[in-house]
Amino acid sequence: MKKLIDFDKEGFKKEVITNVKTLYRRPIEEATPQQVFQAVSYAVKDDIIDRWIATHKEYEKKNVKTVYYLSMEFLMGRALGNNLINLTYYDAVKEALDELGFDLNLIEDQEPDAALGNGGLGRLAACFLDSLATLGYPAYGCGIRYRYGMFKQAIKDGYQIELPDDWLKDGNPFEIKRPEYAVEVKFGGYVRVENRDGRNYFIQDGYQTVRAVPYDVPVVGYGNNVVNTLRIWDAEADQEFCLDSFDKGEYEKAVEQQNLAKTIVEVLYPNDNHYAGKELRLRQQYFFISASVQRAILKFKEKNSDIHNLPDKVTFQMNDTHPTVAVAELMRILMDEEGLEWDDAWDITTRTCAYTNHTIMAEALEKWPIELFSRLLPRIYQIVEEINRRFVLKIQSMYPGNQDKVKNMAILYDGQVKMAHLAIAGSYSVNGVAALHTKILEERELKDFYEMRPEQFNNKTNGITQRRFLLHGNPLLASWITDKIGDEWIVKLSNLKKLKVYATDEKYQQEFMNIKYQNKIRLANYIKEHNGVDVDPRSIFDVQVKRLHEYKRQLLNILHVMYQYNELKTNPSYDMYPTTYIFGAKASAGYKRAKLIIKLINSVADVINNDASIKGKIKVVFIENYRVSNAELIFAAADVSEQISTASREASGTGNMKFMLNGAVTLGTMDGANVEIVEEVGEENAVIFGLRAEEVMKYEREGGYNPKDIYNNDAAVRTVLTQLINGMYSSDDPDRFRDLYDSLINEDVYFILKDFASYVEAHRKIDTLYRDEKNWAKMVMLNTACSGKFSSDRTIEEYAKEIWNLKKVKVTLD
Ligand code: Z15
Repeated sequence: MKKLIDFDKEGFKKEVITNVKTLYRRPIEEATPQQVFQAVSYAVKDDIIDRWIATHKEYEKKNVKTVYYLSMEFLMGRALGNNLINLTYYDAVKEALDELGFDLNLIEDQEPDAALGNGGLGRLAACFLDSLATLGYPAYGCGIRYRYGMFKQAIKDGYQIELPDDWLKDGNPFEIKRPEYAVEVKFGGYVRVENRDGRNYFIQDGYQTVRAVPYDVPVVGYGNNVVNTLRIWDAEADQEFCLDSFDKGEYEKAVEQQNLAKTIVEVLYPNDNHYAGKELRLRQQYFFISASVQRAILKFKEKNSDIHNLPDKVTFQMNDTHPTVAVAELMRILMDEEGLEWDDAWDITTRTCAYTNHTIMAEALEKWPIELFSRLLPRIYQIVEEINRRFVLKIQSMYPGNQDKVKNMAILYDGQVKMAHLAIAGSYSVNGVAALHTKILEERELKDFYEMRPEQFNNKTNGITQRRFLLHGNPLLASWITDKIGDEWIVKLSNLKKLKVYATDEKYQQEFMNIKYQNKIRLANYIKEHNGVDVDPRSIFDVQVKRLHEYKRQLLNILHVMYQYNELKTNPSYDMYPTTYIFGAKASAGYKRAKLIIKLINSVADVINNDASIKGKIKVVFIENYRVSNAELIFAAADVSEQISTASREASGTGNMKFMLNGAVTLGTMDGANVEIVEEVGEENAVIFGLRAEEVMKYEREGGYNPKDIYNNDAAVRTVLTQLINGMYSSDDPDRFRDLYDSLINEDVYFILKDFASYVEAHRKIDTLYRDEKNWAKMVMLNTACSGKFSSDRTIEEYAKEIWNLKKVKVTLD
């Protein structure tokens, strides 16, 4: 890797030694790995700080437009390795630590993942921050500093157990607390009107207040001196209020205040693609949005005198509907605090806010009961009422007499606040996250909104950062690529297409496959250490890692494994290439059926892995506690990438891109970004199966299909389904999996049985393809070579040009 930033090795070593001493009163020889991690991180932070200061000085000097990426989730993973990569001296620090007698990899393993997110949506936000900094775009990530992040998953007797993620227990060396930027956030009470100089002012009274205190985390750009900020908010009890209460002897009230603050940021809700309607969740939303928007306006006013220019300097990008109260909060500030009239404020707001939609899953749509919403946020609710009143008038004037339009588009309806409708009404841009997803939004889910204002809609196909998921996660492949085509791919991933010419050359095929093999050994060692299971690195590594959700169809995958096992046991001529089926998935704590699927996977693993008669042809491994840090190992080692969602349901997917980048073949449905992956790599270099989105949606319009037809006509399916209820995988409780059986036979809303035969066929095809070593090598190399489009750098360039209108900034150190 080219060193773009100077590194003083001896100075660095000295600093690490000093840090261990001042932090822990110990000579380095006696330091624990955790202590060395802290000491190294503080040394790295020193280098980051100067660039952080220089970056913000430059932003202020130029008074640049800034994007505020508002998100409930930032799934950052570990910081140390990534910061070293982006400072361009990872290898040099590895050497320095070697000389001190430490292994950088082991030191990195001391760091807990910053798991402030659930899955795709949160990780996308993290990739975007990396790309924004690398491209030199002025940006803040705004979120919540959850005391406990995504739970740690343990597997006991095959069942998922959730353990608290106490990620801050040893301290977070990279964050900086900024009490000087604290703001107040108000909840509850009532609104009274006060007339001053002939104008009505709306004043919230009798409220509870929470102090929002920001912690800043540096986001280092690759080799360019840019350091942006992830600002995550902590909640503290309001000091003045407390003192006041103590004075009056209102001890209980003060304690209440303390508890209110504590609970708001206590824990990340572990739901992915699911709305639970919890009051505390709405508190979290308003808490971080009010704090972020207030702070953004204060910052704007430091450099700008006319609030009307806000849209020229600020965009609030709302990551899904979770931050949508930003629309009303901005209106509140503009009217109640800046003294603007409605029309003026609305014009500014709707040129400042933009909204990204990430799902069409009905159960993910946020619809707050008006009773709850108005009680918790009385002033915000008033504003939403007025937004709705005017919006409905607009609908009626466009479509006179058409009550359906009002019913489908109103923000307030059936006693609920529909957050997606508020987001669309309050935004100048609405984007989907892959071409197919955007098309479905325009033609189906948001059709009425699209027809009303088509120019508001646009697509931004997701992407991933190659710095973390190739340069850091797959160092062998990264340096092989750099050997062949130079290192510019690190900031310009489309360069990978230069690798195409190597894909048909036997020598390079062998090199590439050897790297894959080394990565498979690395993963096999991890699995041995963490699961106690032996897997053969010469077998096909067939991998499905992602959140557990019925629409993602892990159930289809494991049913196919059961089917294949039956074939092996009953059909003496059945020939299959040895395959290791690898799963990794967290189920939301309250999602019963998802947890049962985890139990099924582990039960199937138990039976199959312990059956010597099949000579290890099938192994099933469930990797515990799937998260960003072990994902990096998993992607690098995969041969087959399972992307098997029911077509139309996965908005984009981003794991699919990480597999492709690392040279795996997609086995998938035509869903989300899979469609674009196939478009880039060519159909012959992926294996596609199953119903198309159009077909799925047609069945749904016609009331579904009848899974019993398949049950009756397909003996293999019948056998597998029967094994769910005959105790084959649950001898101690034959009814354990009956719920899964019933759901498949009676409804099968995710078309698992419908797609089963096609999925079997697809696996046969993988088996055949894999045996042709040269062609397989060519396929995987072409996957890497054609993955350039899926860099989040490309995605962010599109956002910056087409939605945000941002200008790049250059930062130099003096
Ligand atoms: C989430 O992870 C995604 C969508 C959501 O609405 C929520 Cl609440 C969580 C995912 C999509 O399921 C996935 O397809 C997409 O790639 C990802 O967001 C990023 O856009």
